[in-house]
Amino acid sequence: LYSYFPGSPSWPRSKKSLTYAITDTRATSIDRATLSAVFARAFARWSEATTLNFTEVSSARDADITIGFYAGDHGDGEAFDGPLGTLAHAFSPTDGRFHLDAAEAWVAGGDVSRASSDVAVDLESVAVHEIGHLLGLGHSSEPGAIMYPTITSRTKKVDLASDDVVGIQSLY
Ligand code: TQI
Ligand code: CA
Ligand code: ZN
Ligand code: ZN
Repeated sequence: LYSYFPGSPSWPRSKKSLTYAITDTRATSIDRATLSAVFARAFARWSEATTLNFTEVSSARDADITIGFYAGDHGDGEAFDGPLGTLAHAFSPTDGRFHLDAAEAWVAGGDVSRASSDVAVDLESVAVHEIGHLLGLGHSSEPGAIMYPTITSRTKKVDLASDDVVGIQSLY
């Protein structure tokens, strides 16, 4: 079963178009075009299940959601911890911040099951999960759900389960 954050915060129901910006990539070696493509695919999973739509914008000032890569302590009290452990975090609506640990062996677009690193993590899978948080979903008790709080390294999991769909559709 899906869950929401305490008080069930959401983006305003009247606001169907949300914008996002990939603002801070200094700490990662993944190129911008690859990042744009991966995040666009991750947002599309949620727009396909709802009446929401998502557009990438270039300026953080115009963005509802900001995405950045950071190493270690990056000023929000939730320091990253090197490979594995915490991979990323996102805040509940309508904060919009989505941070990724720059120290992960991110696989962006390739086949994570064939990655040479045994700590490789699929970026798109983590992005789909974190976007669920950005939109207001908490964790699910359903092992097949995107919002289930476990991910296996070197595994791709990007398809929303019916539990994720019912959860997001009841919020928007
Ligand atoms: N990051 C945690 C997560 O996104 C951070 C977190 C813990 C959190 N509790 C939360 C965020 C409650 C919002 C609300 O769950 S993580 C997974 C999963 C992480 C974990 O780096 O541990 C994924 C990131 F689900 F597999 F455990 C992505 Cl997919
Ligand atoms: Ca980490
Ligand atoms: Zn952070
Ligand atoms: Zn989570």
